Amino acid sequence: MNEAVHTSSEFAQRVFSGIQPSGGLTLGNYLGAMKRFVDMQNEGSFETVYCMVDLHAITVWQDPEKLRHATRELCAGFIAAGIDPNQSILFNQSQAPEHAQLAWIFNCVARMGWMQRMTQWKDKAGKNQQNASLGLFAYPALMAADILIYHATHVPVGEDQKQHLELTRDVAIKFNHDYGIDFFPITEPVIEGTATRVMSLRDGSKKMSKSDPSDASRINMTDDTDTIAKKIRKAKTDPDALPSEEQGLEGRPEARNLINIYSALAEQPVGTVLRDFGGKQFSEFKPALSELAVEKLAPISMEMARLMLDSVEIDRILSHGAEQARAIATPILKKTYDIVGMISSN
Ligand code: AQP
Repeated sequence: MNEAVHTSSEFAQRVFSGIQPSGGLTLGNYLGAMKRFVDMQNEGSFETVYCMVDLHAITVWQDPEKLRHATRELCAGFIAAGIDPNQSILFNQSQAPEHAQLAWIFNCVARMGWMQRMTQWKDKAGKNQQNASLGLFAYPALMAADILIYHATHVPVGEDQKQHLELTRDVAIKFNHDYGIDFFPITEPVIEGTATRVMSLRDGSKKMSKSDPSDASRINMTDDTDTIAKKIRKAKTDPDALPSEEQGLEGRPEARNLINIYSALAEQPVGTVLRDFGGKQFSEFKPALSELAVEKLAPISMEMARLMLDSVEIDRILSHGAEQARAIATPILKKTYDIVGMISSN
């Protein structure tokens, strides 16, 4: 048996990442993931494949009409943020059935113990695990399939997805080992920048999330100027002035979060932001943050609204993207079936 493991450098440089249409896009999704997606597309050294992961979204209940709307709106968000469907492959997961087909194989590779250790499973299933869907438990195996069906070498994500990417690597290593073949790459996570974990505006210990019941906890990419300003004005803070040095943010999660958001939006290091605002009160910092957020986000939300006027065009982009995605995925699935021992028709 050949036990050598190929590193991602031996495969063509290909990026894959996805976002769930489980609600509206948040500032966390934008800064933690989408902004990186655009950078990696524009760097030009990767083939970039981006996906609306609708099969992941239904691991918790989704109203069918809202899911369709959220998928189209997410597609509009990708394009408005700078993803060019002529440069990147842009599609929704359910239109490429190879994801689910490879996920079944990976359900048979991954171990129950691996899944039980996943913190997202524990957080989302909560105390009532017996009532959670089987899909929610198997979520990381589908995510491994999303990535490996393209032999993707790099996956830009927020910090919360780090553990799932480690599991993707474990699935690839185990598959390669079990079948004695170096077939799947060992994917590199790309978790970079000052906003890899944007926190709730109401609680600095909780991640900003599209499914948080409190709308005030997040900035939605569709929020208007007044709503953004109001949410930032009401964001939880502490009574102290801002520090001039980064160490001064220790033990101040809400202050750190707002500074990180400013730093990511302004594309300035945290040290530079603190040099400008150190010693100032939040009453002075928050209006500056609102102004910056509106300046950066308003053009994106306006473009999203414009694109949403033509849902036929959005659906066309998604089905064209799915064709391109399947052109890569189909031969990889076929080869996987062959490795596993399935008889195929040709
Ligand atoms: N708060 C965040 N800060 C930085 N990055 C984030 N991401 C999500 N929230 C933050 C990153 O966005 C990408 C897409 O995430 P997802 O939609 O697949 O699922 P999620 O991580 O579970 O995001 P949400 O918003 O919290 O969705 P719900 O509420 O439906 O669970 C990922 O790269 C993620 O890291």
